[in-house]
Amino acid sequence: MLIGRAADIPSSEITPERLYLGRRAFLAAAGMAAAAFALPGAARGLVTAASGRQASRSARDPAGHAATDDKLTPYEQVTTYNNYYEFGTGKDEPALHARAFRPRPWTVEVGGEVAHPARYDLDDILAHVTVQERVYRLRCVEAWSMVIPWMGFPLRQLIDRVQPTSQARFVEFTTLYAPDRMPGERSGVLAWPYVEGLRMDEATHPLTLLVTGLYGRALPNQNGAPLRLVVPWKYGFKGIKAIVRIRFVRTQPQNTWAISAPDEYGFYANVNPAVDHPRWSQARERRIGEFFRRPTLPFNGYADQVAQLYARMDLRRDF
Ligand SMILES: Nc1nc2c(c(=O)[nH]1)N[C@H]1C(S)=C(S)[C@@H](COP(=O)(O)O)O[C@H]1N2
Ligand SMILES: [Mo]
Repeated sequence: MLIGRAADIPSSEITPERLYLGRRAFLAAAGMAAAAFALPGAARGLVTAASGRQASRSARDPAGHAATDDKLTPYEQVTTYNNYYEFGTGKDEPALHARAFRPRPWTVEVGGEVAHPARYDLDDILAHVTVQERVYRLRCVEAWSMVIPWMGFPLRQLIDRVQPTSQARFVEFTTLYAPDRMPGERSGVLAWPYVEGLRMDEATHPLTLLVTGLYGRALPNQNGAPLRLVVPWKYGFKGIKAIVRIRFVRTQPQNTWAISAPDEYGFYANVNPAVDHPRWSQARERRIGEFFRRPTLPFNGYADQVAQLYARMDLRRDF
């Protein structure tokens, strides 16, 4: 791949982050407002590069959604500081224990209240959607955060294809259950498989992504390859990884963390600095790689785009 100025850097020193920023600088310098290029392998699909202003370390979302001027969290930290209990409870364990995981071939079962229930090969899904780049803040319930350039497509694109019936009010997502491939599933630390859910209006919101990559590359195993959810105004645990099943349902799904500790984790999980976790405050967060903590923003800074979804709800009760 053509990377501006990468030639003078010894390959041992090129981190994916520098490659990525270099590529963006190159595209910006070349004046490519909407350059399209193919991604290798797993992240296949067309990617629209962001326009202008990319040479700096800050990043804007190309679709104009949730633009952030925050500095990107380095690739190294995004891929070595993870929560993924299927591969261990330590932050460093997913990167170590998910190395041998093979995210292909991959089948996604789409069912429940839909006109066309079916089992899809992931590559067939990817052939029909537009993968794009979105820089989003990720705020974990444990009061740390990151800024990540995801590659993905709006969940809405898939929903439009499968045509939910009028009975569908929620979407339920399920992670792969394969204890032979996911060692954490041999422990009883959570009720497996991991399950998450969204209300239909949350699922069809333009900010909600199904993610297949980050930093312009295929999604690393520890970040949820080959397919995970990202809902930027919610706590990180809503971002279920290694999705094999998507079901449209009539009633609110039982999500894994709410089953495991109902006083600590709710179904909605909207980022809310005013509602503390029972064991710690949610008012501030530590951006990974930074020293000082910063205030947490309502809806993780995406209130302009999503607050109206909850206008008639008591967000202390429905946390
Ligand atoms: N299947 C599954 N998905 C999961 C988790 C998990 O343990 N298993 N952890 C969640 C939590 S708590 C967070 S904060 C994010 C972390 O995503 P990242 O490792 O890509 O930063 O993944 C979420 N998705
Ligand atoms: Mo989390």
